[in-house]
Amino acid sequence: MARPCPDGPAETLFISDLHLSAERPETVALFLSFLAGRAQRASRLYILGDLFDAWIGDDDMAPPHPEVCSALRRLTASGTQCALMHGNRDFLIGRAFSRTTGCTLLRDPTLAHFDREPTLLMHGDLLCTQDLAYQRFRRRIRNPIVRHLFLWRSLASRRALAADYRRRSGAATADKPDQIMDVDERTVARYLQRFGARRLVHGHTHRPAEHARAIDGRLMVRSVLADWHPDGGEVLVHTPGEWHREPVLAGEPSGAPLARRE
Ligand SMILES: [Mn+2]
Repeated sequence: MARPCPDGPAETLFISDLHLSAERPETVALFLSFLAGRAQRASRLYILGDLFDAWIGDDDMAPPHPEVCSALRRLTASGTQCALMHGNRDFLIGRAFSRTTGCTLLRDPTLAHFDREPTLLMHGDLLCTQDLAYQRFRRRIRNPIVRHLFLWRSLASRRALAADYRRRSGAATADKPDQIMDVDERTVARYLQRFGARRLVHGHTHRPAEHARAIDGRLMVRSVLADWHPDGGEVLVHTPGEWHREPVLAGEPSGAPLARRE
């Protein structure tokens, strides 16, 4: 059960693309204080992918994984439900992680309801269908056999393969036109129609915005989540009847609404 909210309506928080790693200690610290503070006042936290910059298996206990997992455990034990969706960087998060942290793992896409409005939750990479090379690569690495063979390797070997992949992916991304790295609007419309959804919340593109457009004569809203930086992050908040964004700043309790960006 979600926590009963003694001091206000039930809140649901949405974040994504924190890209936590040992190389970004400030972002890790920001997230830990978010979990210990702001997130504990919410009934539910959705993490829509790329919480970690890399995840090579639940047995990888290199920093910052243990402290992040303990902090997530403390959050779920405090009564805030936490649901996590895989991103393209951390799609190997598995059942052991889920048991350790108390977080539920979500399929991509997942349909949820807010104010009885069908809302589709996605990481966002499935929407970038103009990037054909990436979609081919995604199908290959998400294949259960490929996944199994990878996880069967030693940690050292997995670490080396992942570093090599990041190098090549970084080089390939730098060469791609900006537009190819964004979502494809026809794909967005297809997903919304297929699931009968009126709203889509996703991350991945690091282009935070609220997009409204009519599809089949009905208004649809697409909320794009922000990526987090060492100097700050952002959270999308749903309270009954209302959506808004809040900044998450280092050393400051978050709470002030941030102007919507169109
Ligand atoms: Mn991503």
